[in-house]
Amino acid sequence: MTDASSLKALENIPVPKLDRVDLVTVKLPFVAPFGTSVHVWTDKEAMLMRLESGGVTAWSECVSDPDPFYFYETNGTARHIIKDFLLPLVEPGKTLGGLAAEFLHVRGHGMAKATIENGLLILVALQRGVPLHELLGFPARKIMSGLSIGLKESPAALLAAVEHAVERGYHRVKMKVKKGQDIEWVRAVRERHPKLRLMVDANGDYSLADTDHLRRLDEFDLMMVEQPLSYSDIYEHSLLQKKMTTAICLDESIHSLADAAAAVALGACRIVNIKQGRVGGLLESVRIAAFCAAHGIDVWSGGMDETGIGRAVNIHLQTADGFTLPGDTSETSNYFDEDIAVPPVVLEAGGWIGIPAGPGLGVEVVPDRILKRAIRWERIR
Ligand code: OSB
Ligand code: MG
Repeated sequence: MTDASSLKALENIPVPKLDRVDLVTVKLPFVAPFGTSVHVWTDKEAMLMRLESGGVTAWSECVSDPDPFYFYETNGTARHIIKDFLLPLVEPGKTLGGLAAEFLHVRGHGMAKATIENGLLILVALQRGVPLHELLGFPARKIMSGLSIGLKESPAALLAAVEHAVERGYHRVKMKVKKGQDIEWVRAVRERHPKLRLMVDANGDYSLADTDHLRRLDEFDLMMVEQPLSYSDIYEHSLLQKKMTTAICLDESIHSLADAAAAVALGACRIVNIKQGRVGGLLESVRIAAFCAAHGIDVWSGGMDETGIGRAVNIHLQTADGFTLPGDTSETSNYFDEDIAVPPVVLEAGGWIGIPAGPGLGVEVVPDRILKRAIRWERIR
């Protein structure tokens, strides 16, 4: 169980001395465009952080995009905040908890903060020779899988993608929706798959004026509707939740434990999507999951179509208490023909995902692939 003492132990971990720090931006083509109500992405441009300490090398991934269409942070703002404000605070003699407290002086920018905090945790796990989940205090367990299907050009293409997910054995399927591409598309999937654990994600495309329209989703026995209203709203979701039987899940609106607490107090959602980057890192994620567990709120791990580095972080995080629902953790092949880390995520029998074996993340960056995909490399310490 996540109790105050296990979090204290994490917060008391000493900050290691960093000999060298690099930011490496890689660009990986997606196997297919990923469409949402806010943007269509055709590749993953990920800013990776490489930390070197006493001969040990750790990699972490900033989950921002190059653009501010899903979230206000971008790879450009994260680079600026990391270089000019956060990294200068990273010095031995501090603890991870102390560092996180100093990071609060910088308002927001959770994805930038998470890149450093996660990198330090991965580095410490490697130095101690233990898997990341063990350092976090959670025993190994198999992780549930979930696929996020982007907006498709036709219902037939959507049904084909859902069919593929069912064949692979995914534990649940999420489909993106937007105004004008919702009710009938959900109906088509539901009619073909009456028992499928199905949910929708609107990425904030609707407003309260659409309440009657959104209520039509109630007939499809969905697990939840994710972020139906504005990306920054909590209050109006509480009004909508009272009018819908389908559970609301908040994604974009939750930047911290305080946001999650406000959402729960208001009844704005019954489920929370924790994206470790969006909330500032693994420690805040563990806190939110523990808080939600104590309040009867289900939690799952969101994804940012990460490379193998961020994908592995999300897998380790899901060993934490409170992650009761399948997250957006899919096979590597859903996004990339060739990732920069190995081994790729592949579903095991029954749709389960095993934790990569070995110390740290248990995945290894392939230097040749980094060189092949790097579009920018900058030493910042
Ligand atoms: O809203 O959850 C979202 C991807 C990029 C930005 C926002 C979202 C998503 C996803 C994909 O839904 C999740 C994944 O497969 O990693
Ligand atoms: Mg979402």
